Amino acid sequence: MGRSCRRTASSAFPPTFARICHIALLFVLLAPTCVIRAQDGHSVCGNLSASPTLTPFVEPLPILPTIDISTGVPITLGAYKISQSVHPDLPNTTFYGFGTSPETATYPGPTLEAQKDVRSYVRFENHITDAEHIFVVDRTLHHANPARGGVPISVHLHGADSESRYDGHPEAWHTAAGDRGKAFVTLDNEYPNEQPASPLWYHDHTVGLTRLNVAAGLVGLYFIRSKAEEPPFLPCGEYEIPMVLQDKQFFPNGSINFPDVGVVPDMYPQWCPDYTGDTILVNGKAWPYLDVYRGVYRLRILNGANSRSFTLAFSDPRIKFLQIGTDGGYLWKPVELQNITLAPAYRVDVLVDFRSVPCGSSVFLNNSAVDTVLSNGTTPTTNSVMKFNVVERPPGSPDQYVEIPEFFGPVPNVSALAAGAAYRNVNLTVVVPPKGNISFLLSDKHWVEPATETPHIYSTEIWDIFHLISSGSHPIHLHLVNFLVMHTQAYNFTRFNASECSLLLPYTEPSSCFLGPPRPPQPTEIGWKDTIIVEHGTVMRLLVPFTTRSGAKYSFDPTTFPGYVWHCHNLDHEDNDMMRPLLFLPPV
Ligand SMILES: *[C@@H]1O[C@H](CO)[C@@H](O)[C@H](O)[C@H]1NC(C)=O
Ligand SMILES: *[C@@H]1O[C@H](CO)[C@@H](O)[C@H](O)[C@H]1NC(C)=O
Ligand SMILES: *[C@@H]1O[C@H](CO)[C@@H](O)[C@H](O)[C@H]1NC(C)=O
Ligand SMILES: *[C@@H]1O[C@H](CO)[C@@H](O)[C@H](O)[C@H]1NC(C)=O
Ligand SMILES: *[C@@H]1O[C@H](CO)[C@@H](O)[C@H](O)[C@H]1NC(C)=O
Ligand SMILES: *[C@@H]1O[C@H](CO)[C@@H](O)[C@H](O)[C@H]1NC(C)=O
Ligand SMILES: *[C@@H]1O[C@H](CO)[C@@H](O)[C@H](O)[C@H]1NC(C)=O
Ligand SMILES: *[C@@H]1O[C@H](CO)[C@@H](O)[C@H](O)[C@H]1NC(C)=O
Ligand SMILES: *[C@@H]1O[C@H](CO)[C@@H](O)[C@H](O)[C@H]1NC(C)=O
Ligand SMILES: *[C@@H]1O[C@H](CO)[C@@H](O)[C@H](O)[C@H]1NC(C)=O
Ligand SMILES: *[C@@H]1O[C@H](CO)[C@@H](O)[C@H](O)[C@H]1NC(C)=O
Ligand SMILES: [Cu+2]
Repeated sequence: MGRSCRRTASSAFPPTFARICHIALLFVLLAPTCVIRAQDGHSVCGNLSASPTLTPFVEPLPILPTIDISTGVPITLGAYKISQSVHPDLPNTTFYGFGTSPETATYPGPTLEAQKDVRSYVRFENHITDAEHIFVVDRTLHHANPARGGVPISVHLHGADSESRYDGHPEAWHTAAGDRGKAFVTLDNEYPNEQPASPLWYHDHTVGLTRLNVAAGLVGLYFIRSKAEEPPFLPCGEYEIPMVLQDKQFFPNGSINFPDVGVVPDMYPQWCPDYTGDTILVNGKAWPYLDVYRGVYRLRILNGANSRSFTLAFSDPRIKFLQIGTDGGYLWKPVELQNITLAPAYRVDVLVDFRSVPCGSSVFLNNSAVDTVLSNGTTPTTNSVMKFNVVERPPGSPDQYVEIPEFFGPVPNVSALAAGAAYRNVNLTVVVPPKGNISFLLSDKHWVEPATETPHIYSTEIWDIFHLISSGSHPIHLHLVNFLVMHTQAYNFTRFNASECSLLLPYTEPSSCFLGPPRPPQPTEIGWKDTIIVEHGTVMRLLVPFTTRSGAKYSFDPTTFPGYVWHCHNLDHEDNDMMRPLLFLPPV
């Protein structure tokens, strides 16, 4: 219960001075400025200043506002600068949030409720009139740089099958003053919702600024629902709880303490790879609690963090997750899990049965994933996420009736879908001096280079994603389409790095780098996905049909301007420079 989240800089951040140099050496083999000191409590990348101590579980989980966008009536959502409380012990925080007016704008933004096969029309306006971003923009990255300054935004509906002019292309940014990026087409977006019932989310995607705008709050959920697809007696109404997870660092005055001194400041003054915060927010509150009845709940969880993965488990082992859905909609059958890992941008749809414990129980939702490389281990405060108090149902209130189907739909036939597919090898790489300043790249190419991933629309490809970096993992996201994991295969990085073996030979060959046969998808890799974590020392094989999931053609032309992208969804990587165009050629 009232566990203190107190943590001091010295205990939680051991020898960071050494670490900055260590990381820099790891990456660049040169010693950068190791004398950077936090000024005025400002966070230095790799030595973040601890947030004020906040007593966890003191405020209820906010239930996010919803907007029905299935009426055919266009809606307008503005991005605004807002003030919101994350915890009663902290002064209000300045966020950028979405809403239909400045008064109603929130972080996270309202949950948009769409119906399958019913078009929705959402206009995203930019009403952020700040001359400068609330965080410091790193001007050495390739970034949106409006002539009149301001805070550019470009809103992507993540997971949507939509025309690329409505896809929130990174160069389609626009400012409150009216400056526009070169890929800008329109503020008025049309989403056909012709895809399975699924949990999407909208978030900023501006080139070189995505990590800042998302950390500042420009995120919201978007559900496509379908009466035909949805089993009739799943938990609903107050038993369905959307949860947006993020992590942040705060100053004592409540402002977000986003690092503004980079890990290699002589190269990038501000850029900080693998940012993780010490304070976990769910729906905008630090470590909230939720009173639940002894019943079955449907939690619809989004990892909206910049870099942090979560491995969630309940403190009481009697309470498990029954996963029924993933990024792309329902699984074909539910999977029972004791823990569930969400990389950035992952969504899971899980049922949780609180009937397994007596009334009066308190159950914690905890996180055991280690922080990213730069954070060096786990920050103790981030082991907790929130608390559920199991309470009596009020007398006279109706009982819950729940039926959990054993099958949700047919299993995709991978071998049938893969028949005739073309193979494509792509690499996760890093560039270091003397070849260039540090950047995470895809197949050694920068964002601005001409497109190399240009499949024919309605073709199917098998992508082998070779993780060729010595450490870390990368959540890889493709726009427009969903894919299926075929397998992953571990290889020996040391031998590969020393050019002692080949990744193009099967593991049975002595000069193959592979350590064994491919491993079939793990429980959390099953299902249609749009984002998949690729671990270091592995090759991930995906089946990628460039078509709708029913196999039908899109109702729009996916080959038009400005096209799509694929990228790492670690937003710090995406901004420098782990993103590439995904352009479609006409069908063969
Ligand atoms: C980390 O930051 C703290 C205060 O913000 C500072 O006192 C300390 O010297 C820094 N450590 C290193 C190794 O730079
Ligand atoms: C990482 O943390 C461990 C344990 O806290 C410490 O021993 C180690 O020196 C740290 N590594 C770096 C590079 O700071
Ligand atoms: C602080 O935020 C809350 C919403 O969380 C809002 O109702 C209140 O008006 C804000 N206070 C100030 C001083 O802005
Ligand atoms: C909050 O505190 C930080 C650190 O002292 C300071 O840089 C920032 O300007 C303050 N923010 C506000 C809104 O006062
Ligand atoms: C590397 O960074 C420095 C400092 O930001 C910059 O002047 C230089 O142009 C960069 N080099 C490349 C190849 O981007
Ligand atoms: C998660 O659950 C799996 C399977 O039950 C188990 O093997 C694994 O150790 C668990 N991981 C964590 C971090 O609890
Ligand atoms: C889960 O978090 C709670 C609250 O922070 C803590 O008391 C408990 O020890 C944690 N349980 C596990 C298994 O880590
Ligand atoms: C999957 O497709 C293959 C090839 O088209 C076919 O031979 C096989 O019977 C199918 N499997 C199932 C379970 O339908
Ligand atoms: C990816 O890396 C492999 C192994 O080094 C190499 O053979 C291949 O050419 C690379 N592919 C691309 C697209 O860069
Ligand atoms: C990888 O190769 C290195 C160098 O040959 C060897 O020392 C190491 O044991 C290998 N690792 C595994 C997991 O086989
Ligand atoms: C990879 O090889 C280079 C030399 O080619 C070496 O400097 C570097 O330390 C190696 N990296 C790892 C992680 O083994
Ligand atoms: Cu990455």
